[in-house]
Amino acid sequence: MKRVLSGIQPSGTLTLGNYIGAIKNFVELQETHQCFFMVVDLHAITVPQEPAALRENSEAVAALYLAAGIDPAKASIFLQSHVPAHAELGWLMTTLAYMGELERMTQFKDKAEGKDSVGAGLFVYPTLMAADILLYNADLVPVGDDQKQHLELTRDLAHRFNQRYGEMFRVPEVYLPEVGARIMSLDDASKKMSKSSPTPGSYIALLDEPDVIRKKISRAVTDSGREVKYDEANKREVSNLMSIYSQCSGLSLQEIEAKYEGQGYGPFKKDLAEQVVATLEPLQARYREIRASGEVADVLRKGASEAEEVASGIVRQAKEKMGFLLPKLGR
Ligand code: ATP
Ligand code: LTN
Repeated sequence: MKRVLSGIQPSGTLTLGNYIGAIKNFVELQETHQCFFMVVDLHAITVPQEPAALRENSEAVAALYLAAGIDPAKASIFLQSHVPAHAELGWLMTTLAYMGELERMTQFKDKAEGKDSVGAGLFVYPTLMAADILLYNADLVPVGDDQKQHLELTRDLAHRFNQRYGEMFRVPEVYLPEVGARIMSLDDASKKMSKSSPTPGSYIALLDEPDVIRKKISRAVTDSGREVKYDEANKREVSNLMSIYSQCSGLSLQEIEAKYEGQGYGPFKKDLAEQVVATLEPLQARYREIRASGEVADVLRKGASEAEEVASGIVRQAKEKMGFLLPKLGR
């Protein structure tokens, strides 16, 4: 079976962008692939995190994976920090990367912009992500559009390692959703919908109450026209809302255009809100049950031991190829 690996940072409340760009694909891929889905807590601390919030958010992301339908009998769900091989291979990958290629990463440039002091962890973030992926010899990495550049770097580092030390790592492929790889902010369609945005009106959190969702969608920015038509160049706002509609309803963009022909934005937005509510309400109910049951800790323990089994062998092999004198196994 082909392998899949991906991760989400516990750096806030997950949004509809995370769901459409990532989690929805995770749920589908688990049926046909051997999957590893992480909560990347070591990545989250590349910007300051309150310890209590990091703990809460880490458990919340794992519970949302379960609530969205990831089945721990089919996929391994774990915390990155529970498997030490991530930090270890992360360091090895950092020594393989060039300053110049890390300086070109647009996520780094965006997150560093206007800051007086920028953490070194934010700079080497992509090398840890490369390690995450290569540790499992993943074939496919389901992510949103913003992570494409990090995937390219991962592929470059895998090639570099293979050339320098001998063939070992599989070179992974990115896996993007056909519609909705980049869900934009509701108040500014030039920006990606982001859980670390300071304006809650810009995103829909997966745990937003139905009435909050309705309000946010009714206030979402549109153009001054009235045609529900997919046109990313000239109607960015409406196109973004249509992508959300399509992913929540299963209708194609063409079917949505046909359905609202001649009706203006009012009925479209009203129905969109109900589609989003219908998608998120059952997930929210399952989320509450899962948090109350205390089952997350057991799922994470099982997932970490499954991940450890694969990752520890790979990091050992990589160290051997690089010339580290390895400790003898066993007693
Ligand atoms: P932040 O905004 O705090 O930097 P984030 O939500 O962009 O966080 P992650 O939590 O690491 O970053 O993202 C997890 C996954 O969700 C990634 O695969 C990312 O590409 C995807 N994703 C995030 N935002 C969107 C979006 N607006 N549209 C589509 N996919 C998204
Ligand atoms: N950088 C990713 C999160 C991430 C990831 C990974 C995604 C960390 N490690 C490995 C896929 C595979 C982000 O979404 N910001």
